[in-house]
Amino acid sequence: MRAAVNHPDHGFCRDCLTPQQSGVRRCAHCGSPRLVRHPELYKLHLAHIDCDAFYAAVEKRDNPSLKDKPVIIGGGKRGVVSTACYIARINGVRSAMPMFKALEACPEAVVIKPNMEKYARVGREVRAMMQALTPLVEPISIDEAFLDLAGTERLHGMPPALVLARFSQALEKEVGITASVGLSYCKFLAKVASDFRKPRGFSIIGEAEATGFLAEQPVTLIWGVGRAFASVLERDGIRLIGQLQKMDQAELMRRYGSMGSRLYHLSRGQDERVVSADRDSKSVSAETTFDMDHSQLDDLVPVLRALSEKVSARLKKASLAGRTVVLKLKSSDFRIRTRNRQLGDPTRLADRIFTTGLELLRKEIDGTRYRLLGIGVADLCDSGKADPPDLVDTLSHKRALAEGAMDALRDKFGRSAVETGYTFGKGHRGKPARPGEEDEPEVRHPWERI
Ligand code: DCP
Ligand code: MG
Repeated sequence: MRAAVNHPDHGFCRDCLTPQQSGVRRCAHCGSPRLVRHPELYKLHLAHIDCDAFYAAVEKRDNPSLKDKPVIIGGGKRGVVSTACYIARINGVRSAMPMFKALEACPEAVVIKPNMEKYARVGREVRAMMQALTPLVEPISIDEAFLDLAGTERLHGMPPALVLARFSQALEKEVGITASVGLSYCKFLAKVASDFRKPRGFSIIGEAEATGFLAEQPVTLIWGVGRAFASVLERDGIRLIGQLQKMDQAELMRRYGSMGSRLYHLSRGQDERVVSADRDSKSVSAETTFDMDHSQLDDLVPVLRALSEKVSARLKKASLAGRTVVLKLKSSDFRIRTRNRQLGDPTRLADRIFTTGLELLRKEIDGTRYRLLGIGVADLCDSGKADPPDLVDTLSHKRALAEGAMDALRDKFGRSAVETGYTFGKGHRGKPARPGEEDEPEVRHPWERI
């Protein structure tokens, strides 16, 4: 077995996977300079894989004449950049940038409208390849996932580090796109590592070096520290993770509440979260991006209602129900908020999904302008256990019966046969997206349609 002859200080070549001698700068076998060495190389098994410039890479793959050109994927109804290839990024183009700014920065760029169906298909291919490596794959978005490769060495005949390098090669050869790999002992640092040397990166952060490495990094590296929270920390004179490492937990919690505990642990490289393969496939959701941003409840309610009905229809079709209702919002600056509530019993009823979603939504109406609204249910189970006649709330049982009658009418005469007051958009101002105009699977969040 390769691991037995391979010493971590010697490492291996990422291009031909041949074991190396320590000290050499190029692979003795193929001459490649892409050698991987690390004292914990054959010990670590938690990985994060993220495809490079995903949408743009797929378009370049399908049109080789674009290979050396700057490519921007975006435009469409909102006129923002979805992603840009690394050539366009050198010129300053970034995701979420208004298209006119991107073209100012890189006037020679080729602009391509997103083809979500194609990206979703490629995303599924990539995911299937990951699932062939280990059952513990936790997708985070269309092009990234955590993988736990613990205990797979016998199956593959090689340690996780080599399995991952072989995966990157196969991805390039079989799918025609590239990815970056981060290998570590916890999720937080695996994700940090994959981001470290993009594109075609392979970075390792071992346990022994974690705190030293983190000490030098800005606080924004910590999962959950966005611009707003970073400026709170900045006001308190905290800019580097090393400063958090010197503070005790009680002090951090006193200052920053529950976030204080996260700061305490992550700044020390302590992250106990496990890779969970279930999370993704066990939810049904629907979401819409608006033509214009909305901050008022009245504008969001009709959309929430229409999406709740869509989720309910999907659940009913698949004979499923869910116990947790999840609300998702994306603000105009692309920050994602998810809020969830567990129900007493699983549901598949649009009415219960909607009313629960509405309770969650009310709390998020704080002047923030939203560009996307989504609703879904998680913790799925068979629909047999759903919505038992509620002895206390007889009204809810009546509503369930009414919903059943509406479903029957829609089956017979089509969707538009029955509309609720909410989907008519009672009293709403502005113009939310039409309920029929639903987005393709959201790429930044691990929701999946059934
Ligand atoms: N995406 C989007 N809008 C954003 C960010 C991303 O539509 N604001 C889409 C386009 C990306 C895809 O999601 O191709 C994956 O997102 P990533 O953040 O992984 O970005 P990329 O894969 O494009 O680039 P990177 O190489 O930095 O991972
Ligand atoms: Mg990516």
